Amino acid sequence: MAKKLVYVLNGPNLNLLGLREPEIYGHDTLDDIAGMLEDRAKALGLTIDMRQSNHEGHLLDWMHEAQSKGAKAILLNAGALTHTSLALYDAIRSIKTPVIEVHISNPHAREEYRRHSYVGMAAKGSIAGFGAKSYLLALEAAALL
Ligand code: CA2
Repeated sequence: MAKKLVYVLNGPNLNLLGLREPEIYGHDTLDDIAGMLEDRAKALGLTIDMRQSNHEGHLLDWMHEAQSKGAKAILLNAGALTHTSLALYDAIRSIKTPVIEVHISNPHAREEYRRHSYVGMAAKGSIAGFGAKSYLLALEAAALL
């Protein structure tokens, strides 16, 4: 049976989307993005399971869970953990489920310290800089895997 489940995992502070710093992250909330993804997933014949946590360990557990559930892919916006977490790097490398790195902003066009990505070093690929639409583009990429 073809794999249909796509995990969408969001890290620290992304629960604040749409509420703070709209000039960088836009006006869409995480719930708005979940709604857009649900619609697109339906059209693509996929199911999404979207979650957010401010705790690194939850992201690690959910990545392992995605693999054990046989998920097709994981879309991962790890927030600032992107730039610091060797544990996320190890987790991505340790699972067979492809991980697509997602960012709302373009970290390469921002501060120097955002240019290094542990997630990007281990991910299948990265999509960044398209606002909330980065998630939709990542879902389209997942559908092609
Ligand atoms: O652009 C992205 O999606 C980021 O992953 C967002 C992270 C940032 O550390 C990365 O470099 C790029 C920050 C997430 C914090 O989310 C906020 C949302 C609203 C207001 C303030 C923070």
